[in-house]
Amino acid sequence: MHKNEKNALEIVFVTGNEDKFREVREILATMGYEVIQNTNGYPELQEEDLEPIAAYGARWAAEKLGMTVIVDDSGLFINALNGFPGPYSAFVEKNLGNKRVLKIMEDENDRSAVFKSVIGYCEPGAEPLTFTGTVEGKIAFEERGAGGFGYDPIFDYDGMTFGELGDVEKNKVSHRRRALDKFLEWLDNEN
Ligand code: ITT
Repeated sequence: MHKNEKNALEIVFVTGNEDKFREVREILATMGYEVIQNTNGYPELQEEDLEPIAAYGARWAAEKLGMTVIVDDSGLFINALNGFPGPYSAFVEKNLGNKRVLKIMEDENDRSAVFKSVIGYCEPGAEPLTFTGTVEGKIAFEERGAGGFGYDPIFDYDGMTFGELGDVEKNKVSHRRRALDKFLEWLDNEN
């Protein structure tokens, strides 16, 4: 990691997801870091937990690119569905979408769900580290709000969906924010 001409530390974030990139850039900008997107990608392990997926991806990308990187593996875990879609969140969002998820949830009384984000960090030749953030909410009965992305319009946090909250408010409480807070706490102690 190095400082740019504005004296901000640069962090390379390997992701093909523009929405994740925007959020991570906005959150870290407020803390004096500049985030550079790298879209080279990495193989995603099939695991039930997000931590090994993020750790493997971060190590793979750090070795491949020869530089220090972060990745973000995230997902929505719905309790009534035993954690589904969890690690399959990207696939389900793309192939089923929010309406079909709401349909599966139609007769469920237990609407509780957890958004989880795992930041994987790795330097070339070193062991990867992971930082996990979670936020609890409820699956709404219909899509609400045009902000955010993915499952945001159906994730109800204290009466408002993440789609209704919009980036600024979402970024104060989100799973991604909480994971990045842990990552930065560690990073600040290192430097
Ligand atoms: P990269 O692996 O390239 O970073 P991806 O979209 O494939 O991008 P994931 O495998 O981590 O990323 O999939 C996570 C999916 O979970 C994502 O595509 C969204 O559908 C959903 N998701 C994650 N964070 C979210 C958030 O903050 N709000 C809404 N949906 C989210």
